[in-house]
Amino acid sequence: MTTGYLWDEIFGWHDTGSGALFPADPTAGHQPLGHHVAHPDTKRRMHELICVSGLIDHLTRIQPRTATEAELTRVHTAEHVGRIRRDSELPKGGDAGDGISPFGKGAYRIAALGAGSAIAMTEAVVDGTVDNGYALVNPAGHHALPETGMGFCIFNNVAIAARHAQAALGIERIAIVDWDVHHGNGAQAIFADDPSVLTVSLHQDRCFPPNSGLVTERGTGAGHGYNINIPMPVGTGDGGYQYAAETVIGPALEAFAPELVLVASGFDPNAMDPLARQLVTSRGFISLTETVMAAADRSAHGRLVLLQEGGYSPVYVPFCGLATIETLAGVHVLDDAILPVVGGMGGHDLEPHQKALVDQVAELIADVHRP
Ligand code: 3YP
Ligand code: ZN
Repeated sequence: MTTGYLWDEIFGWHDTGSGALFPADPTAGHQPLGHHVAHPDTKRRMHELICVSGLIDHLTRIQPRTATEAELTRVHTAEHVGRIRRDSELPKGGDAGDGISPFGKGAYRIAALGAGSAIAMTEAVVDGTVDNGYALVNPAGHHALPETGMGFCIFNNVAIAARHAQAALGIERIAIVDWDVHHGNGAQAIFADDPSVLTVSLHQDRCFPPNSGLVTERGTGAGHGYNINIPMPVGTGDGGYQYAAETVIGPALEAFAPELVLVASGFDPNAMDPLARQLVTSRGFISLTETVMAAADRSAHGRLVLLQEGGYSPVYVPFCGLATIETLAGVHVLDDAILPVVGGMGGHDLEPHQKALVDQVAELIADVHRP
């Protein structure tokens, strides 16, 4: 198995500002903090663990590239792309669109490199340079909508990669699986009426965006049935995640038979994350990865691309990422050193209310067909 890997040092220079979660504002009581919750050091630490552990020696480096405006505007409006480009030339940068997603000077170049890197990894997997791949891009993308960024996201990397695969790589049916703990509202909206892209989001029930990602959001028009939300109850651990993977993600992809599987891979369901309340360990991310690998093997010649989204524990995200990429590559180089702390916590077994939610969602798979 050859696994592609992509990181660029400039992703670690994405400036999320001096606020802690919201931009610093003494009037409102928002104190500045050394590290914004989405400071890129968490992802830089994941990259460094991949290097120091020796996993990097089992991976094939794929070169990043900058997405063109034409590639960005397959998903985004020219107005959004132009505004980000102009505001990122301002001395203090700007905001992706919702007022809580600040970016520093030069962010356009970084975000366009992230979107282009999602394309580059997708090309490498589709043309057979590698069997599967992980692009550790920053900033994240899965909340971004055609006309605006939001939730720390500027451009919707996974949607841009999907549109590129369809427009330029001869791929028709694509499954996008989003296991970031927050709802993948961007891809849901962008592909809502498109039955050629199955979107499946596994997230914490009504975490972010507010009241988004309900079971009843199923796509529109010709795309009805081709969006599946799995809003897991707060407190779900490895057992609940594994059950959701086996009961919904695997069977939904089997019914759809995608030619390419893209994953919006957030590590914020992890048990130590400050922005959610789930209990997932490296074991849960391994079972998610195994599920999408098996699905890609069944219908897509194994073609599987994982793109980094959120994940905010500088302590634990590196180990979750390491285990995920080890699984992609079929090697094991280093044990999860935090598993003795988080693996034995109560709550990892599948709970009845978690099973009930997953079983309810599983009924929706009956409406998924190979279009
Ligand atoms: C944005 C503001 C509060 C929650 C936060 C979510 C960012 C994220 O990781 N999205 O996937
Ligand atoms: Zn997230």
